[in-house]
Amino acid sequence: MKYFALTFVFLAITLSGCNTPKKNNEQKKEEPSFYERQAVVPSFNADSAFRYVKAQTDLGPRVPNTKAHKKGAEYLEKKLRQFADTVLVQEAKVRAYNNDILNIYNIIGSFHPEKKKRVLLCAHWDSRPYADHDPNEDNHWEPISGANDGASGVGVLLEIARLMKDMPPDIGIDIIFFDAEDYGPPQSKQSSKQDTWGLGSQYWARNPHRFGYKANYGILLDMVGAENARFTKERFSMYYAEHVVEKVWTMASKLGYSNYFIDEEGGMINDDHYYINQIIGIPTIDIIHLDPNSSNGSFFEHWHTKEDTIDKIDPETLRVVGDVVLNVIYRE
Ligand code: AHN
Ligand code: ZN
Repeated sequence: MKYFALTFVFLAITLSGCNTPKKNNEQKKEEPSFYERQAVVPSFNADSAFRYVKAQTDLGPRVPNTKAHKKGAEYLEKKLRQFADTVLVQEAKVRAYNNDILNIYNIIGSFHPEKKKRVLLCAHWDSRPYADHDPNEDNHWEPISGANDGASGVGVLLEIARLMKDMPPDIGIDIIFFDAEDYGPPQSKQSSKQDTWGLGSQYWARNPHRFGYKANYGILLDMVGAENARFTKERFSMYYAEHVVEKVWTMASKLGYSNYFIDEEGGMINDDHYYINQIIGIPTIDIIHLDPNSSNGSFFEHWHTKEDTIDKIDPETLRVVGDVVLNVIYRE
């Protein structure tokens, strides 16, 4: 009798021990086959990506309601029409922190739009109207070129789009270039308004391009072109989509890029992925260059200055990020 009771207690402990904590762990970790899976992955052409970045900066700052912005939208639509199966330009008017009405364009290219299993890849394409972190105060109301802050992520995704046209992955992919990410209030104007950044992604998350749109997960690229960039694990990404962070950082480590994709937690950034997670509920991470030791205390050295220009873009960084994203999506 005693023996019986003991066995029961033992069983109960083993079962409870097995169940709760372990299951969570298993959900987070990819099965080993994900990384070892034989997959033909196209090889990312860094020079091509660099040209896509330069084509954007050559237009001038792509600040909403300017001519260069309109030209930027036309350029991105034209490129996606070359590569994607379907393209949609979502036009809207949104209200900025200063009550300006911005004419925005979210530009969306889909590959295999009929497939249920999908990954969302995104970046913002607009440029900030204010170089409000420039060391020279005279520049604080000048727009930035946004080579890294904006154009770099778009350049990487255009190159991925080009490769996917020739050799589509097994899953569906949506590429979204969000507008008006960077129209938040300048440093000198402390605004009490909430949610003044990421206006394009907020609009899309409330009005997705297809009714009931879902994706398994999302990856946002922001400032992915500086030399020796450091991508630490951004905290909203960890909160909403830890399994995606682990998948991407493990993939990067297997590819030998642990010097770029650093196994450390970084800051918490209110970027487009925040609204995708919060409003439409797609677990989305932000691959973003975080650097607490830079002069701005958060991001890459030339963030929101007149120095965020094409000469600071290192094709090798674009290649590392592109290679990681390609290896993830071609293994799904
Ligand atoms: C804020 O600092 C509120 N947002 C940063 C997100 C950002 C700005 N990404 C690029 N530029
Ligand atoms: Zn910015």
